[in-house]
Amino acid sequence: MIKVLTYGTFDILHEGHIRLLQRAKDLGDYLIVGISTDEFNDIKGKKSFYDYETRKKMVEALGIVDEVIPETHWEQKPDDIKNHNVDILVMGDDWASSEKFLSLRKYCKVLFLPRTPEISTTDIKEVIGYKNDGNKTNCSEEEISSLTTIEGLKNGKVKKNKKND
Ligand code: C2G
Repeated sequence: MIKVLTYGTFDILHEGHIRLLQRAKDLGDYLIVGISTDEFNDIKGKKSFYDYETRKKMVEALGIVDEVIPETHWEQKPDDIKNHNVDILVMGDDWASSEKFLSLRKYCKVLFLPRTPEISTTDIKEVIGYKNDGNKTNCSEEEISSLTTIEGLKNGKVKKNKKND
């Protein structure tokens, strides 16, 4: 069994994330995803729209991810590779020059896949007026709460954005 590992925040899941995860899964038989915890995101200087548990649920719901582990610090990767008998670590190529990943080549194969152009969580947050410092602007509290729970998303309580009507 070929085990593949990747890491990310996977906030406001979009096509770029899903294409990365699909290609990672296609490289092996078992896909492990290390999702950044909210506390680790603070260290990364990222404020996610969805909390860790919601981001984990969304990634697991894709049906191509076999296991999710929390990513709590940069230095956990060698242990993750050893403890989970990982064969291939995969990341988008925006990480291709990062020593954080190049240094892992001594533990397993490390592959960088082309990033999906023109889509990012940052751009989506801009459209919905969510600032990276966690200040939500042009969405009402009710709209935010209906966006930030699986139930709210299911009930479709989110009013269409006037600009996009
Ligand atoms: N990605 C992609 N195409 C996009 C956006 C993201 O291929 N348009 C890939 C990224 O390259 C990354 C993965 O999707 O491999 C997850 O992206 P993020 O959630 O933005 O992850 P990041 O915040 O970069 O965290 O220890 C590593 C970090 O946890 C990575």
